[in-house]
Amino acid sequence: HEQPKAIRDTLTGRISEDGERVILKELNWTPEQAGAIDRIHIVACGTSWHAGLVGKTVIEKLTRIPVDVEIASEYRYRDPIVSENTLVIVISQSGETLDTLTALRESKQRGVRVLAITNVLGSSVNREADNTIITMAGPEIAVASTKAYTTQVIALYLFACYLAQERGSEGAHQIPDILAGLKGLPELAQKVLQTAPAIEQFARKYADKEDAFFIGRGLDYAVALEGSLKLKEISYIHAEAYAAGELKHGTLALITEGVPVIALVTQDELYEKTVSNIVEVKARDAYVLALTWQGDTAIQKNADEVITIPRTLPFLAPVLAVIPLQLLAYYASVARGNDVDKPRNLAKSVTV
Ligand code: F1P
Repeated sequence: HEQPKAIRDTLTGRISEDGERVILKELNWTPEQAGAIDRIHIVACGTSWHAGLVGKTVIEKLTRIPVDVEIASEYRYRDPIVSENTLVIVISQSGETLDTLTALRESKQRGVRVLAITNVLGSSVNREADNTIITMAGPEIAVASTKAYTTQVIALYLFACYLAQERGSEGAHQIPDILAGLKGLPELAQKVLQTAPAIEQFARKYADKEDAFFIGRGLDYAVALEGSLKLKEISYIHAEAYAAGELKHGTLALITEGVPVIALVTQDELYEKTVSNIVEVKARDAYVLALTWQGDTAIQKNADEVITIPRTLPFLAPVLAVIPLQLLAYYASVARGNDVDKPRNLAKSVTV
């Protein structure tokens, strides 16, 4: 519920008065420094890794720099191909996650520039990185990341716009529209929170299920991964996220009568494709909750239940679409009698 403010605070001061420039004072790179980057590795764990997946799409679209998103606990045990023109971006809510911190330290030893995106000023990640974008989410009271995710994603949009602007990338012409969209997000996030009662109803109905599936394409797939992690983390329901087009490669076998499938349909150019996947799971009698834009009445004939988010650019949808999924995990957890704030086997920062 603090997300509208957290998003606003993360944006504040970073978009210029005329609304057309990103001022990332914490970077203050010369255009040459921004121009020299030819490869980006985003390295993180858990929810922060999911934010990185959104970042990949966003940075590649605006700058055309190739981006790999790596799980820190894997990255630190392999020999990544890097050069002096590689930028490593580590993302960590706490700034203390050991795998992420180790990936940072090893990157520095390799002579690679490291940019941190973290919520905690003075954290190890903040102190040891070359540059830091602080997310302004404020402390996460619960263990599972929520507003940390949305503000990490906001930081990545800002960074992508900044990089495209400084490099004069072809994608830079989209920046004014994106910045206008970003400015509107706090208000829209507030509206999304009003979906809570409908989501609570759905969660209560399905809280005794042992499995759930999340499907989506493109950015919706990245958000589906985060939705399934949230559900696992705090409700302990077994949840899987699939790139919707991947269902036909075997997973469809798991879709049986009454299994809840949460289908994200916010990427307009992929709409028909995802709807065809909804039809496939419906044909196997899954119970489908569709997450789509307000005004999408067509979806009703394919889905059992519909949750809508107010219109923004599909490119910015992850910030809004994740909120109903966080609420779903919350209400499912409450319905199952769990302690939402202290999920089993999950530490605030994983330092081992
Ligand atoms: C990473 C993370 C969180 C998760 C939990 C355990 O932490 O996996 O995503 O919600 O808090 O740690 P961080 O590096 O982002 O602090």
